[in-house]
Amino acid sequence: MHIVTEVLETVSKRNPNEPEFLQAVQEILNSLTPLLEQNKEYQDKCILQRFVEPERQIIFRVPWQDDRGQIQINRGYRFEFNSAIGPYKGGLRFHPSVCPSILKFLALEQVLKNSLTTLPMGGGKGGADFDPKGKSDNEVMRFCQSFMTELFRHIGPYTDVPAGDIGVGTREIGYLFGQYKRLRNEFTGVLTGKGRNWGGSLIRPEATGYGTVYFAQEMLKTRGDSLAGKICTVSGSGNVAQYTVQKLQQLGAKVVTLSDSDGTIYDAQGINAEKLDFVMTLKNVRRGRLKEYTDMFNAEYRAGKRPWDVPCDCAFPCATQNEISGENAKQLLDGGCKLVCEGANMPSQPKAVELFLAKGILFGPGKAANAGGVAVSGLEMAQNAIHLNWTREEVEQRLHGIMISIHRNCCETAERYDQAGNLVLGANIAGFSKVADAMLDQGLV
Ligand code: NDP
Ligand code: 2IT
Repeated sequence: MHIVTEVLETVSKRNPNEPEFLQAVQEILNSLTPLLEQNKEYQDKCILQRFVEPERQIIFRVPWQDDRGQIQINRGYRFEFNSAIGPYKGGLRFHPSVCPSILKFLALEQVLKNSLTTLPMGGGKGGADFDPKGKSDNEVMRFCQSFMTELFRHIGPYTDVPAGDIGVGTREIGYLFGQYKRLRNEFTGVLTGKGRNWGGSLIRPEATGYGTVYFAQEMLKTRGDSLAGKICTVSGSGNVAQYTVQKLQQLGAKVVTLSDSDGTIYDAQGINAEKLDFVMTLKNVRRGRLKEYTDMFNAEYRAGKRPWDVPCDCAFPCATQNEISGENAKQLLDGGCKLVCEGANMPSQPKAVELFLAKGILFGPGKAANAGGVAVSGLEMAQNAIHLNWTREEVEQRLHGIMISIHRNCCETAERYDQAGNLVLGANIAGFSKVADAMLDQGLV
């Protein structure tokens, strides 16, 4: 039996009822086939079999009291997936849908993404099935403190360095950091995405969105094109979506949609800087729903809908996994879309990816396109380690350089395997080779 088929079978037997994890494993392994055929040592040393099994899985109870004094119980997780090239690194997600399948797919993607950044970071992911929506600041603080009271014994600046993801932003990182510091009596760079007055890096909040747009810019350059004047659809309205919109504005594109889990706003006039300011206050300070946008500005509200039937030149999915179905991909192509650049992790379903590649449009897979966030997290770790802060300009310049080099690496790798333009294959092979070679060097661990 072919090694890829064999490993896929073992993974599905060993991880039943984990559709998202299997989806990610399948996509990655399919890309790796040509590499594995050439490299006998990976097979002899069972690199692939080891690669798909997390190094450590931590699951714990998170008890806390809500504002009415009621006791609540959530489940907390940290999947420490691979530490071949650096300490485990990756975000924490707080969302009711959080479960092992979702965190394991995210952690596995993170391993390859972190490898692509050029910085020394392994991969991990964690979080809880806690829903921050509708909770008071005090409830979120008590939850974060309880969560860290268990997590602190598993992490450290040279062991595992968590950060934000869906439902975890500067507020949550603050509460988590405060509790870690209290328990350890140590001020270290154990988390990234910290506030700028207490060890955070400038540009970290912007990094994922800005990086995604820089990646799109590089893809367009290969066709002699640019973002100026392009009609863009963006999904989500959280951290990644907001700074994707901001950078697109700066580069002269016109963004016409945003969304949240209730629906989509379509603003044919374009979301300008003033309108984005409103969205940022609405989502980050008042923590309201996007529908309010239509009370302030002239825009259409599409309840329960995603943005993909809106005609566009470029699409930026920045909300969550599997938000573009095969059907949505057809709608995008019919509407004239020529570029899809993933700010979110695995937002395109396999059928959608297949269609984008078959039609030859520019497609930037999340593990490459959204790597700017974790890249600047890596820069935050570097600044913490030397006890210095770099300027905005310096960090943004490094981020831009990293995104250019990730794009180049993915393109060159795809060409080397006779798949020019297939950045899915390029990202998977380039990300994997570095981790696999490090695993070979370090022996059977
Ligand atoms: P936020 O929590 O800031 O925002 C998430 C946004 O997506 C919200 O608008 C939310 O709407 C929407 N959303 C979340 N879940 C769903 C769902 N099931 N269906 C529809 N909409 C949903 O998260 P981020 O912006 O940080 O993360 C967005 C994506 O980017 C995720 O895939 C994340 O893994 C990825 N990412 C994040 C990075 C980072 O640095 N933060 C780095 C790289 C990737 P609502 O408010 O209604 O829940
Ligand atoms: O998916 C991701 O890359 C993140 N959520 C950011 C991880 C990080 O450690 O900054």
